[in-house]
Amino acid sequence: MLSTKVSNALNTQIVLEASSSQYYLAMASWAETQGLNGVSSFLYAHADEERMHMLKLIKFVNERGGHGIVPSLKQPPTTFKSVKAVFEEILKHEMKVTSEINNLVDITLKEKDYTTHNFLQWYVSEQIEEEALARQIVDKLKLIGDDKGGLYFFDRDMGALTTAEAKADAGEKKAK
Ligand code: OFO
Repeated sequence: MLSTKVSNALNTQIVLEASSSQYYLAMASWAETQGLNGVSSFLYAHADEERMHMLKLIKFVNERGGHGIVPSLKQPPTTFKSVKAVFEEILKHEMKVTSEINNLVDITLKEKDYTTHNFLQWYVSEQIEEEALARQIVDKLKLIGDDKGGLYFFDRDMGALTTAEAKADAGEKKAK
């Protein structure tokens, strides 16, 4: 059974994961309107992943006798300055998520809730990967600068990366 403190903290994390999903979805839609199909498919997939992070939390809270609350969300921005600005925002956002996950881990230790502590380790590793990927992408975009041809190839690579990840995920699911 979850303590009220842990249950509230997990519900706060549910809000953050849901708003991340919504935020990345807004970025995906904007990128699609800019003709950046590779970037937008990457962002659509990223939005889905965040929704999965939210669902995982809701189910965990419910399994442990709490109630996972589906939150209402603020309207995310509709336009973005550039692709680089989008990925810089993602990196900043993911760093915030990491620090919130770390706070959550801290709460579970203080509450001696080792089951939730164990459950959260998946999020700890996921954040390492997500931050590293966002940082790599921002670095690439810095190299590209204002070069339109560079952006074209970047978009193509992002599309290829998304397809490769989707195939790997499908393979993993089949193997289970
Ligand atoms: Fe990218 O954040 Fe979820 O956990």
